[in-house]
Amino acid sequence: MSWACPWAHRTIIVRKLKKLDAVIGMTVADPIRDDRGWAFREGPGHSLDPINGFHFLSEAYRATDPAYRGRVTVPVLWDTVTKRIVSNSDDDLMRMFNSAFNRFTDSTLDLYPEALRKDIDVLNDFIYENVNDGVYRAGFATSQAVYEKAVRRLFDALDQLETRLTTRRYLFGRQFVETDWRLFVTLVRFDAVYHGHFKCNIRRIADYPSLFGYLKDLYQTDGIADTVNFDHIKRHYYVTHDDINPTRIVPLGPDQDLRAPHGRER
Ligand SMILES: N[C@@H](CCC(=O)N[C@@H](CS)C(=O)NCC(=O)O)C(=O)O
Repeated sequence: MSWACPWAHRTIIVRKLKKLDAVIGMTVADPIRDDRGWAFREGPGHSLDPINGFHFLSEAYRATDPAYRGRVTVPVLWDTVTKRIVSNSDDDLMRMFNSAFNRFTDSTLDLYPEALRKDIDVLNDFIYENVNDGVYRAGFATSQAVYEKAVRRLFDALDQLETRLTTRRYLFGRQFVETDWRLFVTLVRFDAVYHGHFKCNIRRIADYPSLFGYLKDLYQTDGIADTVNFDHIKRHYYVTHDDINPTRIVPLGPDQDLRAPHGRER
């Protein structure tokens, strides 16, 4: 996995919430990705691959399918017994961690409760289209029109989510579900990278009272702060995307305290 990647981050959060740390191992890639792709190296917050000694994640894909020519992405779940990748889909991994390992944990948390599934799927799609992927569509746009369309859709969606979160603590009420964490991974990166690097700068999350309180609330949930590595997040985006930030300068801000009181219980 990579601490930088929002899709990897979601799966790590479910692993953490379901207390599967001791059951499912984790190897962190170097946040700086060059044309050889994700790499395992010794460094602050990342390491060599202790399982297979792979230097690049591409080796895991090739070991699984020698004919694979697709993108080499994080996250992947590697099976140490069959020595192949089980899945590289973060959607599927979140669901697997939520329910397929229940024999190995005493956590009874269910992030995809039966009664809410239809509504969760609808809101997941809305958040993916407009927010999770929206920031990328804005950031990698190469025409003014495409950029503007993505940013307007993104902020329309954030405005709607702000309203929704003004009358309830989490997206579906008193208990968080997977959708909250799917949104969290974009919100927590927003002011640090998407606002500047991806030019999503109509407002900051800190300018939205409910969204900012909600972000702090989720960040302060047991174990979650340990999954947020701003050093990896900022260095990954600002140093890896040469076309957007050729100087590779990593900005110092923002000066924000996600541990400050959020008042969301009220
Ligand atoms: N696995 C995700 C996609 C994950 C993804 O796009 N990860 C990015 C990092 S944020 C990545 O690994 N990019 C590498 C590349 O495109 O070469 C999915 O199920 O759609």
